[in-house]
Amino acid sequence: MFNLILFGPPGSGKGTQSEKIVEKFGLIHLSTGNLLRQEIADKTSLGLAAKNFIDKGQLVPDEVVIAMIRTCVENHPDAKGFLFDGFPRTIAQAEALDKLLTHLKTSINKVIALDVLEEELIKRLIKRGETSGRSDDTNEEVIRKRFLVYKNETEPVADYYREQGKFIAIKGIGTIDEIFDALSTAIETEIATQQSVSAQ
Ligand code: B4P
Repeated sequence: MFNLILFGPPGSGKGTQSEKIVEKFGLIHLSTGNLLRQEIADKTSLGLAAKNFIDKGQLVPDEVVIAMIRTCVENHPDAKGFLFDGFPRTIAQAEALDKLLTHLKTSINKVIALDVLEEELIKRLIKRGETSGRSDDTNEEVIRKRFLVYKNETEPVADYYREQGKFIAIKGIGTIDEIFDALSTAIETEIATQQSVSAQ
């Protein structure tokens, strides 16, 4: 299996690039943001609870997103690999993911971060908010809160994977295709490394 995490701050392009990556590399796309928005649209009790956190720019509690991811992973026993988008966002989530994958006799191969400066991110999110109807994108105060949460709770996850030698960052500014080309090169390099290790 080949398992990838696409990492980066809100609006860095994780969702945009994930769609292209899963199509090219045949991975299963698991986006906690999309899963939570679907729960909200379906008006489930999980969705209603999650909406309170998302609207304030806060993270949804770990146990909720970990359970969601566990169910999705277990529902795809024949997957060739997973692309985790927007997950893990805390150290507790990263540890839970490692445990889940170990149980399935696999692991994370690479974590690729998209590097984008905060002012560009704010512009992108406000622009998206004009058409997406996403309540967490329309209020600049909520957007700034999301960055604060990212710095405090999510950035330490980068060190968690850096220590495992799995973390790289690429430039997340440029056209969507330019960024996708850089991501594809990084992924192909990692796949080739895995293949040569397993051939030895
Ligand atoms: P997410 O849905 O993960 O979304 P995101 O971080 O806002 O955006 P992403 O990086 O995917 O950006 P996108 O490609 O769309 O999270 C939403 C909320 O859900 C969180 O705040 C949190 O409350 C909750 N949540 C999710 N996962 C959780 C977890 N694991 N634990 C707890 N809570 C969780 O791109 C943004 C915009 O930029 C788009 O409009 C796009 O068109 C544009 N764009 C993309 N690439 C561009 C480029 N190269 N140039 C210019 N614009 C570009």
